[in-house]
Amino acid sequence: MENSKHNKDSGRLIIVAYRLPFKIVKENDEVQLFQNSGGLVSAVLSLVKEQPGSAFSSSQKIQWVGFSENTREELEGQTLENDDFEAHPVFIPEDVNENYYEGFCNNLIWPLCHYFPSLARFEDDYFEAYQVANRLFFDKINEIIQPGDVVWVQDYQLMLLPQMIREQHAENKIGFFFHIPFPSFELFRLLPVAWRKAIIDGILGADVVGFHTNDYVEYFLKAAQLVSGHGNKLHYINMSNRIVKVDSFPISIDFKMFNEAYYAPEVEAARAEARHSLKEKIIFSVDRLDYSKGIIHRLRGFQRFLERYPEWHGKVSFVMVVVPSRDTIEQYQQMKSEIDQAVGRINADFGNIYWQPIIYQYRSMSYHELVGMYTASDVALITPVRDGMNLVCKEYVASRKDRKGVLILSEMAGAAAELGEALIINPLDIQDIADAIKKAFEMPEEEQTKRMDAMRERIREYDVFAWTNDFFTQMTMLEQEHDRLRQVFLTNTGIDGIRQAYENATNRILFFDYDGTLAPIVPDPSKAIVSDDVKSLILEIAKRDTVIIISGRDRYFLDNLFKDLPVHIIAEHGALVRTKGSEKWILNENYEENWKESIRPIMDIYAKRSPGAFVEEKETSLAWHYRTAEDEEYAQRRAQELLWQLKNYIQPELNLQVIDGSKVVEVKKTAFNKGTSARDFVDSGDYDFVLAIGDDTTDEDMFIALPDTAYTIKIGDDLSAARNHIRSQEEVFHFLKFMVSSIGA
Ligand code: GDG
Repeated sequence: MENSKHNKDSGRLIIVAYRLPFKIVKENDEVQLFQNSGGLVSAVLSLVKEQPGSAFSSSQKIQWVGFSENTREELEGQTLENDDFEAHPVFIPEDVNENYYEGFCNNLIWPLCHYFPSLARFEDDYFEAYQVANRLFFDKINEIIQPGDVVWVQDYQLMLLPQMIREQHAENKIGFFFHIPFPSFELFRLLPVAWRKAIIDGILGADVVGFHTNDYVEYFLKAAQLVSGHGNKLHYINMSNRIVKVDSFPISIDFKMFNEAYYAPEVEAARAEARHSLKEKIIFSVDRLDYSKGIIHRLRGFQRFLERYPEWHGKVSFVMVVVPSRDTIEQYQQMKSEIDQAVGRINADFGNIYWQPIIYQYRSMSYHELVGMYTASDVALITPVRDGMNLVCKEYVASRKDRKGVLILSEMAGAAAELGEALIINPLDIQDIADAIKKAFEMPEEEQTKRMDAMRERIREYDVFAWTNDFFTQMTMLEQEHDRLRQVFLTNTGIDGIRQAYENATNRILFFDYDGTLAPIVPDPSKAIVSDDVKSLILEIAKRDTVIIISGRDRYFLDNLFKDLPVHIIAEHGALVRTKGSEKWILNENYEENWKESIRPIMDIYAKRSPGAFVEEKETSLAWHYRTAEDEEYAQRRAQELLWQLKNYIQPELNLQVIDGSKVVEVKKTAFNKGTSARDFVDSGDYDFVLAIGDDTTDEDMFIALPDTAYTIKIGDDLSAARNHIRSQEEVFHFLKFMVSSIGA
């Protein structure tokens, strides 16, 4: 136990996955852990052991939390550890586990994510059990977690867990990796509203969220936006006080292990046996029994090959290994008997007493048998109809130290994005499969080698160790980003510093946003009126300093409130400016009126569909407001759809920006913003004190554009480019009053 004591300098790694990667054997009160040799196990070990400067101390064991099939009575009070790992079993009552694992995970999420919605079952009991089970995992983590520990949550069985951890352990770093396809929104939206929201919010409790491919990342980001209203900037999602990085990390394998196995005596023996017993051309496939793996279509493709290309009769053996999985579920039993029948039929129709086209095994293989078959076969036929990644094809390529063999790979496997030199097929197109087999058999050796070399190089470079490393590098980089963006609430000392700077300056310029800064946010925007106190304070300040009211509002509204004050006014996010004392509003020279008629109809449709929402046409922008919507939650979802549609619809040459504002979606020209307008003012004078206060996303442009010496203040705790934060709009008045107190207001 000594080793696992927390070391203050570096935290421990806690892996959470549905299953523990150990067989726990108890003999005479002695418990032993037998470690599985899965890729993830060796990858996380390397992370702790082999990396110079690793974030984890090698003197500490990896903590692994997972479901154990052993009973509580068997394991209670036992320390479950070996040299590298300490195991923390989670006990899930049988009835809960059935609805959770068999039910929610395998009868709903798995078919939905693999594009089999007709097999998905939506039972309330499933979701309840899913919540209970995720909570059981949380309870176990809660018992063991310490400050500085990094938690890495794995897969679709634990989607609610990151948020549960975040709520109680806000400072711990959390990663989440999703191993199966994240589906397009059309499928994801089939989930009941509350479930899909719980899933998205649950996952977004993590700091880094990983998927196998860019497509899955895009689908997740779309779901995050449409379900929970979280937009993203270049894959960063801004949660109120932290950011989440969503990215693709294509999982890989231990290249070296498979490559070096070629000359292992047991592999050589298995290879020799296969070559000796089978026909001159060998096709091999291995997968778990699952409808996503495309086994039936593969058989049909092989049948088509035999029908169309009889010259190969008697010369080919197709070794098809199906590993038993989930065969207590009825659908899986049905599939199994369909496979049995198809194999029987093909063998009977095409084979003879000297030749059996398909050698079919329903069992698992030893590692050496597996690599023996990988290296003996001329073709690996990998045809899933959907697969998150598919490791078998990568293992096949890595095993081919002889640089021979042809990979036929489904375009529906995540791996297809990386293995372009394979013969890529559509797994539902049986003629495509048949032709690919023929092509593979006829492929000259030099071409095989050329294709193999390219694929092998890619997997060698991005192996499972690189994969883990990549994920944790992102975690570290995100931490640095957090440090950069971390909000700094103004303390008394900070406020006093600004007061002194204000007092010592001689030429000052101050920018005030309007809604949410000078005036409170209220349900009806037309009633958001600045108080008399604030107004007279602004007047006093404006008598000696340059004051600019800078807002997204139209000029009429702002004129109405401020025309009697000696201030400059910037309206419509910088499109219109009225300088102090002038009667005239000046339109930004870069504004072009060539776009509203194409955008307005889209907004109108959304307004019609969301009672209470309305479109405001300003001189230079269009805004879709939903603060007044009857059903705000519904309108919020519509707003996200509108945002998504506008962002996809708008052609780059229109130079339009879509703003996700506070209860408003707004479209304006990119040529100007609060930042460019504020900067013009600052550059036109020799100011020795610059201050800007704002609360909205559009104020970020201003915070970024102003010089580094400026005092930039964000209201609220959203991450911001501003140097400081104050908590609420009400505090603005007190802050300003104090700031000017030594000069007098
Ligand atoms: C999920 C996603 C994603 C299989 N049979 C035997 C055996 N295996 C090993 C293979 C390979 C692994 O099991 C199967 O991995 P896959 O990636 O092909 O498929 P799933 O199990 O569905 O995994 C998948 C993966 O998670 C990782 O993120 O790629 O898309 O569905 O390593 O070699 N190994 C031995 N005997 C067998 O009979 N020794």
